[in-house]
Amino acid sequence: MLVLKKEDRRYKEEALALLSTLDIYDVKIHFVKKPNHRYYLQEDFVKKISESNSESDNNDKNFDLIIIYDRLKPWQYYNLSRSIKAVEIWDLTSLILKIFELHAGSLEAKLRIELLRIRHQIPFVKEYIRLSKLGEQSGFMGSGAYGYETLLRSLRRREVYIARKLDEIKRKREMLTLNRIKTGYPNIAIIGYTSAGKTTLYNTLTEDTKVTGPKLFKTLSPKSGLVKTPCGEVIVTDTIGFIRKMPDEVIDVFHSVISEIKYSDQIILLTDLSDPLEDYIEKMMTSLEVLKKIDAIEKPIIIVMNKTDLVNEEVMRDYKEITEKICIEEGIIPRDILSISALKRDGIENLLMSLCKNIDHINRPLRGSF
Ligand SMILES: Nc1nc2c(ncn2[C@@H]2O[C@H](COP(=O)(O)OP(=O)(O)O)[C@@H](O)[C@H]2O)c(=O)[nH]1
Ligand SMILES: [Mg+2]
Repeated sequence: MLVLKKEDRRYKEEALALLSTLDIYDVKIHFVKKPNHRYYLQEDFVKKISESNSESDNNDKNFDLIIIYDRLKPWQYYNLSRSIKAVEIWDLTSLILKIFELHAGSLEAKLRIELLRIRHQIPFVKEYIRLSKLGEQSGFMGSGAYGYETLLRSLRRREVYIARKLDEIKRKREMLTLNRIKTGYPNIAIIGYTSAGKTTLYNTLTEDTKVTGPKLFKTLSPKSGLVKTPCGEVIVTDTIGFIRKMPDEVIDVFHSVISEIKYSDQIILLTDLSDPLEDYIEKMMTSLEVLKKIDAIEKPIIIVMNKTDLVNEEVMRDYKEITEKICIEEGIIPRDILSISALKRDGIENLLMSLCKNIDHINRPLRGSF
């Protein structure tokens, strides 16, 4: 079950898209008008769920997972998980961290995500300890305050260890860049908002040009693959999508994970032609701002407007004009502005040609381009 505040209605599609990247489908949606202080959900609703979930004879639980698309207070988490048994509870931060984990390629990105997960967890564990000490009978799930104190200590140890490791990595960062260059293939990153169609495009590109190359690329990033273009093979990476409702604590990690695209040779900024104009503009501007923030704006950027199959010629023309205008305002000169349908495989050849125009092969050992 997905829980959204009424005022966050407009994030519903984004939330469902995020869940689908984790293969979570068939989601019930519940809106809350005003989060309850103790439970986030309304108390009588909590009671209802907990009752129907405990009628366990039919083995037919209402839900296995409740995702609160907002930040939960530690005590809300505590109260919810005590009241509704055998149901996992995530808040927005834990959901986003799970998605980040899917995409984290470098050790640095992985550690940053883990560090944030630990820092997100600590206040919750502290709350358990506090409440169990207040005389809750038989510690939560049998472990009591003592179990949680042990957990807290080990989380803190790990926190210190990761922070130190990250420092070390920072000093060795140049090595990472060197490793990338060693593979000898041009690197192309697909970026864009959640549900723009990045994964669809990635799959279309990697499937249509099926390259059975060395496995080495799997180690670069879980979402990188070889793609054959008219000018040889390139590595394409499907990156973490931008998310509109992103808690502050996650933003830094997002920037640091996405900043791996600095090591790519070219960026495909994917936009969604089926977005309402206002959203389209907002997303486009934010995307460019993020690129500036992580110092990736100097990279060759191709703007690819996706989902042509959902709109008519007129919309395409208008959106292209607006895209050009935004680029001018932001002082950015894209190498190309194209439109495709990643799903219907329209315009893919064109995209590959455009990638080729911008690839500098001169200093690279060009493998696979005969
Ligand atoms: N109609 C249409 N739908 C598309 C196209 N590309 C992607 N989609 C759909 O958009 C949704 C989000 O796509 P996905 O690739 O997961 O987006 P991501 O979040 O950017 O990776 C999915 O339901 C796709 O089937 C397209 O060219 N046309
Ligand atoms: Mg995706």
